[in-house]
Amino acid sequence: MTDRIAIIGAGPSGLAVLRAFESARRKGAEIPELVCYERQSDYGGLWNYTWRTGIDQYGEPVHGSMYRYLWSNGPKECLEFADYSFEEHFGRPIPSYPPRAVLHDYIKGRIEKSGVTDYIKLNSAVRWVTYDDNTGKFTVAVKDLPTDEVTTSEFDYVFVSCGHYSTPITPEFPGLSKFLGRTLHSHDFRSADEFAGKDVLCIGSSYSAEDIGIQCYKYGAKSVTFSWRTKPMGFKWPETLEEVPLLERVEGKTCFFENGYKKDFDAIVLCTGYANHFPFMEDSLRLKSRNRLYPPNIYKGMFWLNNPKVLYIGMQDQYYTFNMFDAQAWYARDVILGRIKLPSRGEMAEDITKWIADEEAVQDAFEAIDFQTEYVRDLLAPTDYPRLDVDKVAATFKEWEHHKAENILTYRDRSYRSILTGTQAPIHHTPWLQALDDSLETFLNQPQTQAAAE
Ligand code: FAD
Ligand code: NA7
Repeated sequence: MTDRIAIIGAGPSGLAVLRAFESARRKGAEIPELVCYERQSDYGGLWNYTWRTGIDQYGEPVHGSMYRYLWSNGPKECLEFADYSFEEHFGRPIPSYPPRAVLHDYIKGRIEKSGVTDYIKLNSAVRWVTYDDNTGKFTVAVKDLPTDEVTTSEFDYVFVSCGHYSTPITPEFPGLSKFLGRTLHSHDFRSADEFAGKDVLCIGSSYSAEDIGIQCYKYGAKSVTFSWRTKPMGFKWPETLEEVPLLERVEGKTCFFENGYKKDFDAIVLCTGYANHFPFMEDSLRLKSRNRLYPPNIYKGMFWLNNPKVLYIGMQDQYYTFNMFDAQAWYARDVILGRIKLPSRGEMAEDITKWIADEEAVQDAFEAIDFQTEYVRDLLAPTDYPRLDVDKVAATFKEWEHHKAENILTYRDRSYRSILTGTQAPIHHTPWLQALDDSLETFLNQPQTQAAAE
């Protein structure tokens, strides 16, 4: 009997798994039966924008954490699929920092081209996954949202590719519940226009704080204050942006900070990150981790140590994204197809310990990039994923870090060379700070200037 595989989520990670198996099938391999369950009404994961926040029309928690006007926060050259270049998709080179809709189009283009959409069951929320030691099979309960019916099926493997940036971490601060302004988490942030003319406080000092803060600046906020817990971001901010230590308490509209500073605000955005949340996995199969480069108990960052027939994809803190998910998917596929043999449990545990020790020695963003580069390199080595020069990806990430440090408001105006095609990206027709319309049409349909000579 053919093995059956359940894939939970059709975001970039789940789609990578479908693509990996389909690619083997097209080369003549016999592949297991694949069923990919996706709770949303379309595939694409977080890149599938929704205006909704809170609970959706079926009573499900809204997955989306992306906002209008979101542009890629890293160069597209670092995430390009090695089997599907941007040039192939768009028919010409495009600038290095596309808005969300453009990346969504790219993700969908590869999937439509590779013909794997038939494996996806949309509007299907996975409710509960259990494993039976006697049969060696998983039972997966799934709710068809429009018909409100739950069915169960048996599977030999389960891929958990449901993302981990959707369940907000929401710290409490004294007086916050009586704040005389709007309080929200970055998960529910949608449109920066709402904050024009306002004094905004962003709590946190990572990607969400940085990007939501400069979004608000771009769309006319009066001021943006960032409040850090461990260390400030340290960018050279324009005059109306500043960083202060952690919020201590709130009285009315006034926020008091640990260094004695105080200021009135109209809105507080908790950019305090996301919790790993896999409520549909039975306790013995559930990954528990903070957002980190090497979550515990998953061999090769994927195989659940106590039952390697459960595979987690895309659960790392992410520099690499789409092509890392591909690297994971190709490796996982080859294990399932018997092309790569997993070592003993003891050896897997030892390997995890080694990677975690290396991760804990990481001191800064540059070392974090090197760490994740080694992780991706390790996965790619034994597979037939098209050649991806990860050293060049790492060098591009480091250039990106320098460009951000030089100017956080203009780094998106830079251009990089495609690692796949060698083409230098053209400079976008409008500097990011002035590009208020982020539609795909506007981004693509105006002449680009020539690539930067650098
Ligand atoms: P997701 O994209 O989250 O997709 C998971 C899918 O699983 C979703 O479609 C969801 O509906 C589905 N799902 C969840 N639970 C269930 C269930 N129980 N049953 C069925 N389906 C389920 N990366 C970049 O490369 N560049 C960027 O600029 C960038 N910006 C980002 C901005 C924000 C605000 C956030 C939050 C992330 C950003 N990322 C960015 C990182 C992002 O995590 C990845 O690009 C990518 O979307 C991760 O893919 P994924 O498939 O692992 O998860
Ligand atoms: P991250 O990168 O996990 O960062 C979370 C931030 O929130 C980080 O600065 C934390 O500070 C801060 N944090 C967490 N808890 C608290 C409390 N209790 N008080 C103050 N500050 C806190 O999440 P992001 O949302 O920024 O990024 C996740 C993804 O979304 C990423 O891939 C982006 O591309 C978009 P710490 O440094 O731990 O002190």
